[in-house]
Amino acid sequence: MEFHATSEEVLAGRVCDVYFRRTVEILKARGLRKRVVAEVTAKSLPESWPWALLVGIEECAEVLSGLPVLSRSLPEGSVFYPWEPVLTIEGCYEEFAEYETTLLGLLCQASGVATCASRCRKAADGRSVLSFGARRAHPMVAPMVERAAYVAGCDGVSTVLAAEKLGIPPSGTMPHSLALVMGSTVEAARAFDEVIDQDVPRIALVDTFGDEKFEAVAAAEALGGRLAGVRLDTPGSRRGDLRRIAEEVRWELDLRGFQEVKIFVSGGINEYKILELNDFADGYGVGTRISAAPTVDFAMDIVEVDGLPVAKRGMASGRKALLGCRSCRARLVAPAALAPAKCHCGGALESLVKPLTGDGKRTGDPPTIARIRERAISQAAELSLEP
Ligand code: PCP
Repeated sequence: MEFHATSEEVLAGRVCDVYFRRTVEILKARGLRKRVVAEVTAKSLPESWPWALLVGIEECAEVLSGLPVLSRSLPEGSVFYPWEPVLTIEGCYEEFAEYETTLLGLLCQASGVATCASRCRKAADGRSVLSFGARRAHPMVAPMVERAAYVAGCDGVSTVLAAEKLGIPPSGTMPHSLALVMGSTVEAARAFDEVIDQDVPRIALVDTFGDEKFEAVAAAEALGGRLAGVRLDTPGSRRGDLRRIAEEVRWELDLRGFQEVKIFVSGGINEYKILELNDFADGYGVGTRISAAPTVDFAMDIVEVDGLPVAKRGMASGRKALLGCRSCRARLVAPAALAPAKCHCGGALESLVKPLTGDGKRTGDPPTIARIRERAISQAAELSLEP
């Protein structure tokens, strides 16, 4: 595979829209070394999301720590809103102009993935949500996609490589191919139980040949108390009322004493489908909705040149402060030069943005995956899916 960029090529600024390269060529030819402040902001969010999760900052730090610029950002895993400057870069423009493409690319896709994962987690309301969508992404970025899903709050990821990099066991059940090759759902469940490590939950896929409720009961009777769950991945041509199907499966399992057998649902699942299924589902495998999530439309705008505020139409000029109130949790974007110390409620305002890189290195220690995930989960927990 040759149509991918290596880390070295990315860090060398080679993934660059050519007009930035031409801009640098002009500035150098004219000897114009302009010190600028540039801010990364999303003016709106996809699908009118009320909030989004910022993921990709740590990879931006890898890029920026190699450049002679100062940068500040919201920490990775933070909730953000439209018009909030999530990343601010200060330095000689020709030193970082060619990295705009890369920096935005690192943030737009990962933040969209993380936000959809977080929305699915919120909708699931304590039920498990697994990232099952690696197959919808180019395999060279699949680990990045699954990292974004996991730090946003997915309970697990399905690809072996991503799980290894995250330091967690991979999560998954069984594919339809196993039942097809083994000849029946029961034979597939029995073989799974005999061969696979005992630590792996026995979850039988029950929509390959027959009706889900009959296959679920047959799998439960075949494995007895060892069956942890069944997965409904009902094809679209048969799906109809999936909630009703899940209700029937629950009914038939309970009637036969299999109350402990959980019901997992996958296939076309998103936060809205989750809300419909929560009465009967114990967990979800979400693919496309997470891994092919809408990208967050971040832009990088110069807001100051040689110390003077200047910005294109539609963008407020001058560097900004992004402040949060410790008391009422209000957030405020203000001109940095006029940043108030007190919130309208009287509480103290503090900067939500922290130093990221400077003097050619990362400021402070990068946060762990666990810390990023804890931040993302706790900040999103207080928010709703709808405005
Ligand atoms: C898919 C596979 C994925 C699910 C659905 C993601 O089923 O189980 O985990 O679906 P989504 O992208 O619509 O959310 P199949 O394509 O039937 O594949 P398999 O037989 O391997 O389960």
